[in-house]
Amino acid sequence: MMVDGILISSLSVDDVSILNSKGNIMAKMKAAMAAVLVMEKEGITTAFGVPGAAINPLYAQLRERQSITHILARHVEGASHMAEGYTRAKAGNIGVCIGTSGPAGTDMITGLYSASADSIPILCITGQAPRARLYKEDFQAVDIETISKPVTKMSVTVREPGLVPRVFQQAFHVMRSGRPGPVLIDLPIDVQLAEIEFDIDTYEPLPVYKPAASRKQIEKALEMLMSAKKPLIVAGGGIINADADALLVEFAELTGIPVIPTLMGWGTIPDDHPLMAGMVGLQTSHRYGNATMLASDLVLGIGNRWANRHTGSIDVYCKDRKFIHVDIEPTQIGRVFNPDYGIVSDAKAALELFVEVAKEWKAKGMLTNYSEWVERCQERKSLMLRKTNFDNVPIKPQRVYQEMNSVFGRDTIYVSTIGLSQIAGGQFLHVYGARQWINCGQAGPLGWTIPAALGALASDTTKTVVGLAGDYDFQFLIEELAVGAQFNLPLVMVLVNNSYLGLIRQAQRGFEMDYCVQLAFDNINVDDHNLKGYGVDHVQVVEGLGCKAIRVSDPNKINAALIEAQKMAKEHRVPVVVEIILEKITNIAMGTEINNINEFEDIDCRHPAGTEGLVAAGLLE
Ligand SMILES: Cc1ncc(C[n+]2csc(CCOP(=O)(O)OP(=O)(O)O)c2C)c(N)n1
Ligand SMILES: [Mg+2]
Repeated sequence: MMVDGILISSLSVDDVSILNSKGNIMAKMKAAMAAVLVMEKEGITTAFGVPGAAINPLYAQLRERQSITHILARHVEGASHMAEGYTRAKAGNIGVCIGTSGPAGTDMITGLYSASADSIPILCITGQAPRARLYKEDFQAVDIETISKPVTKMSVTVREPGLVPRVFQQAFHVMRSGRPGPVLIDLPIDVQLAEIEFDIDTYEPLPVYKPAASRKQIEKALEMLMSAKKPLIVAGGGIINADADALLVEFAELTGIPVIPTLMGWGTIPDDHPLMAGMVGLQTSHRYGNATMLASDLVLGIGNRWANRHTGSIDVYCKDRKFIHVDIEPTQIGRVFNPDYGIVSDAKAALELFVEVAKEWKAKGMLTNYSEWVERCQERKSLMLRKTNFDNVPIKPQRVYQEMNSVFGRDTIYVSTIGLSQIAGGQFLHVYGARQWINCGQAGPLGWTIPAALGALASDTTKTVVGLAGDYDFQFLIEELAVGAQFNLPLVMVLVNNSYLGLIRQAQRGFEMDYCVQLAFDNINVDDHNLKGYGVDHVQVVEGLGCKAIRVSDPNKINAALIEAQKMAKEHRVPVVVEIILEKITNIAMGTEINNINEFEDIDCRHPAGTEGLVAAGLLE
């Protein structure tokens, strides 16, 4: 628009701009417009949401600007998980989810919980009743600010229109600073509509606060490392958040210290790297990973939180070994157990210094040689496997992951959430890069996989994104597949159908029951007697939602189905689901301690003398 002969191109035609006495441009605009302009300056290009009356003023400004692509979810919880998948797909991304007042905000609480638990920034925006109607039990007026407090880094109902752009500015600063996490901004409708003075042209994002290790701290940690005989690095999701995976690998290679990625840090070092020593834990772990952890004498954790499914009991996990813990959040150090040494630092800042000091020490011949320890770790990795090559019909789940590994390329991005499918995925799949295992670590809400995978794909539709879900996880937010069909998101979904709440069925073994965990029923619309008893006809539902589906019941046809699904996704630009009909009851390896994992199926011990050979070779401690 033109004001006094000056073109003010960045503002809406609704806005009134005037010149002040010094000739500077003063911009009057709706507070909702200021919010959109700040989001633009902070790099937001995509939002996931569900509109409603109380958030329509913001949608009016989104429409006016046409700068932020809006993806319409089918459930507001879906929008919140899409935002999380979007953030995780690429360094620097921040996913935005938008909903109206009342139930939209409460629907997104699960997404906020998931994001805060896994240190993922997402911006959640909700509409709200007018300020004067708060506390009067108005239609869809809920105190979302209070409800969301424990699952956000900041949550605020903005009661002063002039504060809208400043609250958004603060939100981006808070989400990106320290341990990242989500923010909720709740906007009463009259606040969105109010006219405020705001100058976007000179707006600047606030500097981000990230504590950094000192050289003295890094030297002390390196000294401790070098005095160990069998050290390990535990690489957590903080390394991915800090975009520091290349530095991690450089440091591991410089020092020759093997790396155990956590489930959140999986991909920070490629699975086939000689220093990738396996994953540790009660469920998503490798036999060789746990054995190597039990053999180690010192562990350097970087950007990890000693999650209980990784450690098991602290007694077993910490026994006879020293710990160094590097984390960006001071109150994470000592939270689960007190390490022998702690450093408060962003993972990237710490690893930069670790690499710098290690290079100097290497030049001076001050680094310990760990080649023998590395060899032992590699032997475990090549010998201590689990069997996957089953030919059984119905299909055993282990076989599915073997086929996925053979079909999907090194650049594949896997998305998974919870259940036996996710646990087996963690045990058997291969991941070769950071952000290629997008997994809900702490919260594990059923239904997360489909929307999170769609969110990841929305960040870059040229990427190969493969979702992995059990039948119950799949059914929880199945309607989101329609979002993929509408917005042309070529997701490949592997649906492993055991017609059971498998993980809970397995957990109930301890109670000697199999109670309320069956998804099986005789589907009156299915004639095939092999399928009838599996309950929901997923292929019918998926096609009804505008997507494609392939069903596989023969283990020898999984491979071709996965190849075909990738082709179909490319051709039709819609989600393609490969449903694999599994054996209903298969238990997946897990246990109560990292030295006490139950192997329910055959292991694949490649030592010629079996487990006794491993013991004789000194590989098990
Ligand atoms: C919202 C929610 N409710 C309950 C659970 C507990 N839970 C974890 S796994 C699971 C069953 C998952 O079944 P399915 O998705 O079919 O995977 P499977 O274990 O059979 O492979 C349940 C009920 C949960 N994680 N989230
Ligand atoms: Mg199941």
